[in-house]
Amino acid sequence: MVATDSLKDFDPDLYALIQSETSRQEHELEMIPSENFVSEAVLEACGSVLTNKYAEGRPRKRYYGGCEFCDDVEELAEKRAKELFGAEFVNAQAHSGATANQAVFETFLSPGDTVMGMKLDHGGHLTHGHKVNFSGKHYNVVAYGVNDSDHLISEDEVMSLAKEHQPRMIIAGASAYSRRIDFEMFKRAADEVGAVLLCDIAHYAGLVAAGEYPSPVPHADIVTTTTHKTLRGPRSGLIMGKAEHAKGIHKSVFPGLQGGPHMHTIAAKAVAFKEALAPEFKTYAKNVIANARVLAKELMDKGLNIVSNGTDSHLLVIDVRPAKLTGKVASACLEKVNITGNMNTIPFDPEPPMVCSGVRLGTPALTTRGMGAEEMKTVAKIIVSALENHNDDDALKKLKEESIELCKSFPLYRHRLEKSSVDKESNGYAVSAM
Ligand code: DSN
Repeated sequence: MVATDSLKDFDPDLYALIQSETSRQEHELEMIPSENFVSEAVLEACGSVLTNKYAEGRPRKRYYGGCEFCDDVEELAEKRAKELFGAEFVNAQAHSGATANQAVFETFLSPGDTVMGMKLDHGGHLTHGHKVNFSGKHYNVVAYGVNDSDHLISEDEVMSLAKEHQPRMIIAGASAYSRRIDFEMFKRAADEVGAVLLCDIAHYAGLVAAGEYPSPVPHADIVTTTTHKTLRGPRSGLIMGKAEHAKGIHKSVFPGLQGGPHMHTIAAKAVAFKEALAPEFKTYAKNVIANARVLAKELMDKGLNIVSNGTDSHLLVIDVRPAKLTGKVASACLEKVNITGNMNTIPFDPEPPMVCSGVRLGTPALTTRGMGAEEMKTVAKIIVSALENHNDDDALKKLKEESIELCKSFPLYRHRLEKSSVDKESNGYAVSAM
């Protein structure tokens, strides 16, 4: 290997794959609510020489030499995250949201302890106690859901389950719940039974940072998040909370669960936190929610159901039963017209999870591209038309072109694409062989 070789020169095959993925992101309407597009500055930090460095331990207390700049990087990330969320302590080393949650379980619980979390099929998350996950395998899980009538979390249910089962920990947070979570209510429930309160804001973190969604930080013992969803940073995790828990959490992350921190990713998180502290990020977060509301209304006006009849956040779950489709068919159909979402259960879904009746969509990525209300109306039209014409390949092809045209009006990473090598005609956006 020659240190100066570019990726293109050294590994043209891999280079071509990255070009193809860049082109895919450029030409598809990215509506998976947990995805977003990072800035060039975040990408640069992620691809920096910090990836070379081992820095096990905490800043200024490392097990390796040569960590002086890593110490500064990690402290900068922690300082910015504290300012962004108003947290008493931060651990920026967690590799992901799932690892962050695992570290919290390790800190406060012993195997067999009772934990309360939201049902996955009502909008919860695997790491909140699902039986196939560590959280459901090693702990006794009591799950709450939403009401059948309004699809909202019910204080009565949370309180009565807490009183009946006396959990050691209660988890508030979700991955497919579009409404405001009442973190104060969860704090009351936790206090009622002496439980630890973990709030997982992986989905809402960017909205929380911007003050556009309630912050759990004043109420929770611990708050975990990913950094790559609405927060628009690199793919990673973050843990924060009350100062009294700092030592235990740091120990659970390292040496409890992880080895060396990913310093390049921590640097990229620092960049993302700086971006989120800027006034423009507040406008961005406001627009994310405004766009989701326009999209939800347009879809409802056109005859589809939206779980809970709307949204207060960046995401919505469409109940596609009025279109006489399953979530599986509907999401595959949307993919054919270059709309990337994911099939999702709706509360009390009559279908099994791998078929389901919903599609989960979100607006963080499209809003990053600069799209607004008018574009959401166009997207709603494409969605409805695609579902109506799901068996008509010609109609779907035309709709796909509409999606591509819309994307072209809001360029993203176009400067990263080799214009001459993008062969859009062949099979979508594959890059020609080099
Ligand atoms: N997989 C993420 C999501 O899509 O919501 C949650 O971890």
